[in-house]
Amino acid sequence: MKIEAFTIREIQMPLVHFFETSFGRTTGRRILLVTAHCEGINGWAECVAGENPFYSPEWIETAWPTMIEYFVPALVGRSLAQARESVVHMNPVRGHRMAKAAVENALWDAEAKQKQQPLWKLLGGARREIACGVSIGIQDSIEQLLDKIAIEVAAGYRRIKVKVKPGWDVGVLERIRSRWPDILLSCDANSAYRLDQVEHLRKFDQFNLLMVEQPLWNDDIYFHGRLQKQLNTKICLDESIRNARDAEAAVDLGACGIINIKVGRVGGFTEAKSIHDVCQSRGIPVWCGGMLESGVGRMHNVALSTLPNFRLPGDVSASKRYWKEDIIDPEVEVSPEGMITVRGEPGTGYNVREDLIEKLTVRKKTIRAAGVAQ
Ligand code: OSB
Ligand code: MG
Repeated sequence: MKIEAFTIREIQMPLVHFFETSFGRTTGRRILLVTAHCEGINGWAECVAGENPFYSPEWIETAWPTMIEYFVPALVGRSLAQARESVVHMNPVRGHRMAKAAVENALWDAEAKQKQQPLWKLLGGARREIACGVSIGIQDSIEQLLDKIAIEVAAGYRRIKVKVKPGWDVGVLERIRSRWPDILLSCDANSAYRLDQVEHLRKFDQFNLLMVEQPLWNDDIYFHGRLQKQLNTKICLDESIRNARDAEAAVDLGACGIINIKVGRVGGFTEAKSIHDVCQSRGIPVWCGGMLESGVGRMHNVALSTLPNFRLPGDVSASKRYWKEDIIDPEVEVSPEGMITVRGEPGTGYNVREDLIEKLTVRKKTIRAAGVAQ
């Protein structure tokens, strides 16, 4: 597979409904897409970096130059037998995992198409249906949140996750549980609490939550271990797990009982698979997180979710929850039982709508290997 060129672009898409976490509200996305041009095949991927450096230090304005100045030059013109070989060429750059992941994953997409194999199979997937949950942001009122949960429960989603922060937590969880005593429920704090709030966090134990996601600092593992000893509810780590070593350390320290894998956060499919394998060998279930992806990132999350240790419903939900019109065909759809059927065609089984993407593009740069004609 010769990498002849990469195209990096930004598209802009308004969200159907705003999404609010403890670190802020998003009303529309600015999304970077990567296309790897390999001997007549185009591999696509999405960079999940945000519009601001709030979820992680990375954001679109660090990802853009890092891809163009480092990752693309390290790879363009090379011939690789497998996408995972790209990792070693990007290794000299520290961090910038979301940018790395976008470049690596575009090559996985190309490899699957070139080998005429479904991407999920190439990744080592073992199931044809994945269980879906939803992540519901902080709303303007509790009533608005309850209305949203009612819609998602009726749609069949198998796990409801709500965002929490100080002042929007215990009272909210109480209202949800009194209306739905039995649903699979979890919450995500995106690092909104500190260790001296342990007495407050212990109140979450009364709600029979599947997990509490990332209660403490985004870069911490050790103090989550201290907190976990004082909570009955399992902690799930998101932000603080950057790689398989972090996952192993977290498990050794008893810092979590569950791990959320986001392929962008951890630097690509190769590292995501390693984390999956570490967790599987240690008896820690994982699930696939989401970053308000367009269809391109979403179709990759669907493929990743087929690996055997993705044992809990993920944040991978239907395109229509986010977009009036998604950039893939068909869109990602969820059955009334809360499942996505994984497609059997080569690649992801979803077609990228290049015409629509062109219309949504606000900037674009193609970098060709030396000697490759325009
Ligand atoms: O912490 O999981 C998170 C969205 C943006 C940044 C961080 C997170 C999220 C979500 C959304 O929870 C999940 C989704 O894509 O629906
Ligand atoms: Mg999270």
